[in-house]
Amino acid sequence: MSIIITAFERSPDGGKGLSRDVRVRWALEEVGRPYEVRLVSFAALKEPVHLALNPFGQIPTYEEGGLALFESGSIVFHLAQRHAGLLPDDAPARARATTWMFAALSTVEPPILEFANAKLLESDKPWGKERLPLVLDRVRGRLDQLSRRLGDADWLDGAFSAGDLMMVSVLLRLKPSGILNEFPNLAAYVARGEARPAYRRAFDAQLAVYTGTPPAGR
Ligand SMILES: N[C@@H](CCC(=O)N[C@@H](CS)C(=O)NCC(=O)O)C(=O)O
Repeated sequence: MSIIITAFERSPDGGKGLSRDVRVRWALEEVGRPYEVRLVSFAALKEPVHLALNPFGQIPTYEEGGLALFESGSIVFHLAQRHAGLLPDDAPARARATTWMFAALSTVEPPILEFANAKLLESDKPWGKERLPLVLDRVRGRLDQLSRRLGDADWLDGAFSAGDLMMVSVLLRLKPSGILNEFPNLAAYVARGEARPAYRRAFDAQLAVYTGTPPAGR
């Protein structure tokens, strides 16, 4: 059954890999499933055809046969449950890896998005400058907790899992700010994720959309 995902026709980040189709591409690459990409304009996101796939008018979506999914977390979880390579077989370890996926999306990503919004959308507001340090404190608080838990381990719970894929994807948004470098073990953790061949293929494939250069080996 062929897999089709959606991605931005023109990404706001110009191919820096921050749009959420990259985590789905990464999971597909990790489990070795080929996929096709349907590129969507911002206008098309809000049209009925796309809203039928994702009621919030966002990317990424995932179609496979009669199945249509949205939410990057749900899509990665779907792939991880059905294919070897992203979740351990041992039931308790599998539950812990799943917990890290949720932690990435519901505990670590929100303050990071708040920070991104504060910088991109709110910096010109009269209260923007005053609010930014508060938002940054929340980000640092979470990073500090995560950094303590990771310690000197390579991954969050034993072998690389969908939990790490999601956590690294979420942390990558902080890379341009330099905040990650305040937590050297987290910076190294993110670099380990980025160095995975599956991540490289995913990144190159999304970049190729914006540069028009076909990724090597495809
Ligand atoms: N929680 C959703 C968020 C999806 C999301 O925010 N997608 C962005 C791109 S990364 C988008 O489509 N933005 C356009 C819009 O909201 O109009 C997920 O993880 O899939």
